Amino acid sequence: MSYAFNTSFDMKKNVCLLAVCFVCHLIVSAQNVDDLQPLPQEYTLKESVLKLPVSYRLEGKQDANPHAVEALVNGIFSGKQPDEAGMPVYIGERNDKSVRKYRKLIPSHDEGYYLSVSSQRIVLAGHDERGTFYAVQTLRRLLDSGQLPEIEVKDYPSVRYRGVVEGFYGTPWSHEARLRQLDFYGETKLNTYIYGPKDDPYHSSPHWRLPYPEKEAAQLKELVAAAGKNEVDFVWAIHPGKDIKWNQEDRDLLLAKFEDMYRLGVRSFAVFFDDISGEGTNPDKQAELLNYIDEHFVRTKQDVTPLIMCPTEYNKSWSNPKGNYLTTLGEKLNPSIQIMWTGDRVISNITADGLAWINSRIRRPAYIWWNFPVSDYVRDHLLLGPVYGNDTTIADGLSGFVANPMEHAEASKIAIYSVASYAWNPVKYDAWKAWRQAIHTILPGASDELACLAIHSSDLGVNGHGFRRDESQNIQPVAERFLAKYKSGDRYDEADRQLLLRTFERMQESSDILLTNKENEALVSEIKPWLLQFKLLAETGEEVMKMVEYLSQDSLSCFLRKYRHIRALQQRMFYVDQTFNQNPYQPGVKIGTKVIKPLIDQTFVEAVGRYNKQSGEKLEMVTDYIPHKLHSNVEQIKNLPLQVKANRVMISPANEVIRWNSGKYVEIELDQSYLGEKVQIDFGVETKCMWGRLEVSIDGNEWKQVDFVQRGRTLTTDLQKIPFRFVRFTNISDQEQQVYLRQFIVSYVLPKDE
Ligand code: LOG
Repeated sequence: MSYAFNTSFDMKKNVCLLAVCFVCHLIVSAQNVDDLQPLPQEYTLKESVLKLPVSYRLEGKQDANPHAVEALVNGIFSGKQPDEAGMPVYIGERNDKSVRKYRKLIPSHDEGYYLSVSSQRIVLAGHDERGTFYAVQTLRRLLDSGQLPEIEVKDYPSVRYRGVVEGFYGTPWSHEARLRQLDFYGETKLNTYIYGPKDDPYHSSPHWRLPYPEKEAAQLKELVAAAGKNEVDFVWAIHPGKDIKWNQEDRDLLLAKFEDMYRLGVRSFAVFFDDISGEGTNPDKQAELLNYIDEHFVRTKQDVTPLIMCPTEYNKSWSNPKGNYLTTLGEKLNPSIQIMWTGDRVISNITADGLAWINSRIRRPAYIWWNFPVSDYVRDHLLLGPVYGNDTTIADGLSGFVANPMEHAEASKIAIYSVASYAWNPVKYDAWKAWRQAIHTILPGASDELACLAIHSSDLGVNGHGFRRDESQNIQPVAERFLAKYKSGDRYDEADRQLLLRTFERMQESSDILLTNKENEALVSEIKPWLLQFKLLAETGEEVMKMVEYLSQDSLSCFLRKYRHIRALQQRMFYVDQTFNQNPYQPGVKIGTKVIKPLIDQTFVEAVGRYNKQSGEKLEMVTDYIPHKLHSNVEQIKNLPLQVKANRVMISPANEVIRWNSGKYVEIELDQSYLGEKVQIDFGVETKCMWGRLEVSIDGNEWKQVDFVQRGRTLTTDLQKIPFRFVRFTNISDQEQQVYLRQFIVSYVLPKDE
């Protein structure tokens, strides 16, 4: 498998660094100014270290940004009394009397600030109100270590809009989770939160035209206020394209909804046209509507920020080379309207070339919607690894950078923290440093343990988008070497085996420590299924390593004892996988799938194989490999993984619109023939499916057409116990079909049930 690295992410160096970090249990700490995240653009550190003054005198309190004053007085100085004779602290924006003297030192950038700490005074001077707030945030971070360095900081963000788009499919974040997020954004200098959870019916169809019910409205109002306190723009997004009519009525309804949201305090708005088909995708109509909103709503209010839109062709791989969708938007949309973009693919890192490509078409710098760490297409995985791969020299070519997170809000903070660091100062961004600091910030009392979980829970596994991440970098070379030697019939290096044993031991400790952690209970509850699985996986790993050693010593009774224990552990892992996180899309709990699990499985198979050969016995050596295959010439389907649950095999559903050309097919090949039970397909639409043919076959050569009945969106075929091994669905119309693939399940009678 090959995947590209950005050169800024120096793998070899970092593997060493990590190895050191993990072996020595180095405690992650924020004591170095160099560790400040986001790293300031410019700072000068003096030799001396100061104590936080016992009392202080605040100058400029009346004029300065009240949120900055609040964060200073009730955050940093909480418990300390203002006192005329105390240390002078000057706070304010560049024209305020309190900081006018320092005006020339303040960078003239939006949200820039000047911060100076000396034994005589502290100066917190913003270019604007947000700048002052960020000066306070930097001071707070400096104080994390309990000491105060004498320092001068001149700082500003490289990217204008930085933050999060809650834009995933799946359970939207809870109100409490969102409140915690907004505080976190304030602390990490993110200024944007775009509200657009696909499964909020009042954001998208069916209810985008209706006002929120009272309870939800009250909560949104509270969120807007919390965002304000944290200097975050709360952007409310609407997703009307699934059923919008391009008429005055729908236009009025949309504006009425925006007015409702305005009354709740919202001052920033977005319109999303992603993942739709049909009428709603027309670029001329979209541009017309957006310009109308811009002219009749955004500009008539004095306090609404520029409109943001997400196009239907939101990534290069989907843009029709013969069409003019993007250039139409580029020409027609008012220049102040921001256009979102996910990169060369739905899930991809942002490159300079890719950015130049889109910017020339939309005639403005793209507003990046980065689809990481979103996991709505790999819901059985947690994505806790470092943020890497985005070009670090492109800040001038983009207007915004927002990350789409997982439905697990707390766990997403690892990546969000890193994105905050990247977008503030991309040139100095250090992926591992940000990752380590993120983990330390989220769980200071168990950061080593969380790091241990996170490094083995980074990759996505095989997925339809083909996006992969590195995983288990701290042990990957050892695992590879061990396995290569063992498989080639050699003994293996005992030192490698010991290292692996220690890794498995640490994984088990980490799992227990995290499971009982009380510091961030919301986090622990989100990741609990994966912690349980992590522990079992690590126990299995330890036992496999011991089993291998017993076999090499010919201690066969010990070998067999370990074998039985491993089979039991495998069953328990299967149970966790079949019991927790049972969403209908990618149910289950997967962890360590890139390095650790293959290492354990392959070592197990090799050892048992050797034993069977020696003894003539036939011990089972099944791991959880999926024996069935998917064949398709539909581009967006052919790489989707299969899932097996009991007597069913299903194609992992896709979120986006699938373009299914005439004559193209999807086929499932089972590992052997079975007696058929049912085929169930959901293309996400209720209109009668007249374009497809369903067939079954025993040998893949001779096919038999079977009928299906449609109820609502679901097509069902009763296979009536006919023997079959292959199922195929073909577009027999002469046109491309645009459909969703919500469900494709084939069920059969398991032999033991016959
Ligand atoms: C959706 C988004 C989803 C993401 C990842 C955009 C613009 N839209 O394929 O809601 O979370 O991809 O599955 C998308 O990315 N569709």
